[in-house]
Amino acid sequence: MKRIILWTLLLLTAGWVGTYAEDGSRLWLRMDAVSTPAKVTGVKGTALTELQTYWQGGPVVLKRQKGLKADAYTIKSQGGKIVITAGGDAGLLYGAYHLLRLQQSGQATSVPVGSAVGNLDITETPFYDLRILNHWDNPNGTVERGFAGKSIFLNPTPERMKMYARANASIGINGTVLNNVNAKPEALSTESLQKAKGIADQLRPYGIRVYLAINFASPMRLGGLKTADPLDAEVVKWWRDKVNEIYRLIPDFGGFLVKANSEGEPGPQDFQRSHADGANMLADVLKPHNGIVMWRAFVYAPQSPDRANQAYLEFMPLDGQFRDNVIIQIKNGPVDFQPREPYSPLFTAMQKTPMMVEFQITQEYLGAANHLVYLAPMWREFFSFVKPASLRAMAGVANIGDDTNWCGHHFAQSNWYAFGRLAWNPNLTSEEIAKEWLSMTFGQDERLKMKDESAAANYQLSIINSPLVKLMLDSREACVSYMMPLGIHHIFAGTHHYGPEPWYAPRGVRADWTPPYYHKADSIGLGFDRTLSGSANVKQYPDELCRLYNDINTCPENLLAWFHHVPWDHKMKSGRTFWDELCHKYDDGLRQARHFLAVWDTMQPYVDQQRFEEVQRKLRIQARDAEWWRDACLLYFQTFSKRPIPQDMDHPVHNLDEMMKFRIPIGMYENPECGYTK
Ligand code: GCW
Repeated sequence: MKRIILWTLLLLTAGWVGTYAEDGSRLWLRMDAVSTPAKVTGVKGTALTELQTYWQGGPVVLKRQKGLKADAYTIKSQGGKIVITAGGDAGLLYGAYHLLRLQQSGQATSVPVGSAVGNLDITETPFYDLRILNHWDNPNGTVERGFAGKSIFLNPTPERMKMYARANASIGINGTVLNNVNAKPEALSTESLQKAKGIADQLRPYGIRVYLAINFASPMRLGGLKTADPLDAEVVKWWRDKVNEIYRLIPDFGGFLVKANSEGEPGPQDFQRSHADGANMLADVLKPHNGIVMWRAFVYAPQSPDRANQAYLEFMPLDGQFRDNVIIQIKNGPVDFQPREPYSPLFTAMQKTPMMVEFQITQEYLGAANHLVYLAPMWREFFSFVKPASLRAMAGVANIGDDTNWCGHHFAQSNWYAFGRLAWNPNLTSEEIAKEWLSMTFGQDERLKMKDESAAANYQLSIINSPLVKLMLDSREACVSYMMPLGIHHIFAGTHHYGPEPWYAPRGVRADWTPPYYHKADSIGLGFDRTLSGSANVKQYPDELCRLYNDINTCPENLLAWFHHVPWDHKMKSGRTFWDELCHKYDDGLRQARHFLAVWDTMQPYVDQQRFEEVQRKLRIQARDAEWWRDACLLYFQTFSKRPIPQDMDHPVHNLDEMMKFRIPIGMYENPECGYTK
């Protein structure tokens, strides 16, 4: 009650502020220029330019200091000035953005709007040296699992590239893989490399290095050789020459990202060589240039009885056999970016090999660019199992496209933001990041126009204390509930992965690409038996977790159907049967999604009309989709459970036969207009 009163008071203090059209193109960088500085070069030049353009306070001094890590910095108030000290120019740039963030978000009371110096004493060191985006962009401009339009690299305008670079640098991202891991050999043609050079030149002043995904068969398909065997001398020479060509064009080129022997992509196993043979050959030719190889562990073969077992089975025997400039890039979960998965057991099993995590920022399995799902809680959940210090780096599959607002959904910008902030510091809480992003993204213009500092501060508080923060924090769990609660996974429509199709199993499609492979619904129950008497996947986890997951009575309920074939009448902690609990979970998720609309309405005074309406439209899609998910899944699973929908919840309103016939006519490169439209 108290909170509601406070909230109302803040709302009144702030007053009703006029709204105007906003398209989201400025992301979270919403400062107005205060001057137009002269052009300077280099990363330090960028730091100076950003401050001269946007900083409204007193004098700032930028200082390099030996002994500090290149990207680390301090910001201190000293004798009437603010001094940013860093080990390298990139650190100065990050320090500059930090200062501007304080100004823009008005978070630090020590730096109110327009204040001179404040009382600053900040020290920041990035947790990971490598904070990298993976674009799944194709040469024809499509983006695999991209829901925000075409590739930004297709016809990049200098303005757009500059904004992209600023946005990344402002959250500490310092690397970007320009092309899809399903890489075409042409990615390494001289023409493509020239293009990559053009992009690298534009990103370099912002401390961002460029990387490329490569096709392992390039020596054959691009170079015309008879083989791509990594131990063949001519193949090695081909790669060495190619790498030399790249470094002549892009002297600070970062290295290669490789998807090999996975989903039909070529790899060393085609030549009876191992992942280590392939990765090490590339590492050796990159080494003299300080380049690295990020070798993906996303591998699985159709004949396996359990896809979740495979990365471990292929990579554990190679632990310790990789060169020191190879990092194994592992998706957070053992299957594929599902709304909830346990962590991939490779992370705790591999002891002698550098590893990095791959998160998916783009919402392939979480409602594309139609659902508001804030992903920081999912990534923080991962870090509650896998110690951040056990990893070398963090990669995120980008959700960026040429849509005006970059990410398709205004709130999807928060996931790009959260990824960068967590790669900088994985110990930040989801709430801290959400508040920071919200305070930078909404209400800026109104706040900055306020002459009275306390009114401005109150206005700011009203946004970061609004129910919107809770909405963001709850959104991932809500999505799990209305899509696939209690450990269910991969029951999506084939190909585009939008919407429910737990029944999808056309003849001829490999079993592990169909939902029944994962949910295994039958008259007894639902879920994949990965216990010691099933696929034994639990054995890949440390003993303690293995025991916990193996026993249906101790397995966390949010992973129950991941590890067990759960009988319909299994007693849950709530006292309900598993079937009843499942029904309630779906219904709870739907109710939450509907509630988001009510919460958003309360934000209208704080959000410009354009973004208010655009988000509202998307939230309506999300609520309708949640209903579609509940109805499709419950009615379909009911054909196996043969149990009634509990009386104390809303019942499905769609017909199963109609939902089963419904198709969305899109592929894997676009965002659907909306979900079920019958
Ligand atoms: O998540 C799946 C996607 C594929 C993707 C693959 C991968 C780039 O459905 O579109 O391909 O994973 O990560 O390699």
